[in-house]
Amino acid sequence: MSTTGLTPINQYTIFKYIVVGDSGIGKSSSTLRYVENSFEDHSMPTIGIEFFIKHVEYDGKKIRLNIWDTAGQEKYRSITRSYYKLAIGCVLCFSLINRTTFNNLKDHLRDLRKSCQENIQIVLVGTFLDKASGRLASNKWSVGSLRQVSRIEAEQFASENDILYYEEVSAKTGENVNKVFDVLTELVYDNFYEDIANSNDTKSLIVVEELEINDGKDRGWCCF
Ligand SMILES: Nc1nc2c(ncn2[C@@H]2O[C@H](COP(=O)(O)OP(=O)(O)OP(=O)(O)O)[C@@H](O)[C@H]2O)c(=O)[nH]1
Ligand SMILES: [Mg+2]
Repeated sequence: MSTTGLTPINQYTIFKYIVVGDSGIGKSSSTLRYVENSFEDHSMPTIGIEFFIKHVEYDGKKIRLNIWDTAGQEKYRSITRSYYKLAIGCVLCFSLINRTTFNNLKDHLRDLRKSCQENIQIVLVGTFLDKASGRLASNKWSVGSLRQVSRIEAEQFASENDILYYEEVSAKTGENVNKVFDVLTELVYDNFYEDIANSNDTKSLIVVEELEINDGKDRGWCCF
């Protein structure tokens, strides 16, 4: 029983994630698949930024993921960049069936390195796996495949840019979507372990928040 007379309190560690990449490559669809396990065949482009919450558990700790899904359209770039601050995890996306979106990764990465804190954890994700048939671990793929970027090229880009993890996903089928976010949470947790242990430090990027649970809804949430 709480001495304050309030209902029992639950403690959450909060990680702020951002989802970044060109427009129309399935950022919102992948996020929605992860958070709600749903998919829409004809979704609208994101205007500015959208916010999602997902509760997970790792190493016996309750973690709330505040996921900011950014618009890929150039005209929103200055708005979306302003949300990069305080993010500790990033899902950096390109489309396996659109080479331009792969070529543009370096620009997104430059923005991330400029606006984010130094040790943000980044995972690289190739989307539209269901349409990129002929998943070959080589620079060649089967005739008729829509794939324009090979796994090897993407892995090479990741390693050249100090990105520890690469995976290919389909928001449509759900393949590998949970895996990507789970790995990001592991990377963030392991990298920020000290911060989590000392989260009373107000400068910490990890927020530990106490939420009253009395009607099944989260209270007192903060958007950072
Ligand atoms: N077949 C297939 N279609 C997908 C997949 N992911 C997204 N789509 C479709 O691609 C279109 C664009 O997806 P969005 O998730 O809105 O793309 P976005 O990256 O969020 O785009 P912006 O919000 O403009 O940055 C939608 O019509 C989706 O239904 C996928 O994995 N497979
Ligand atoms: Mg979107």
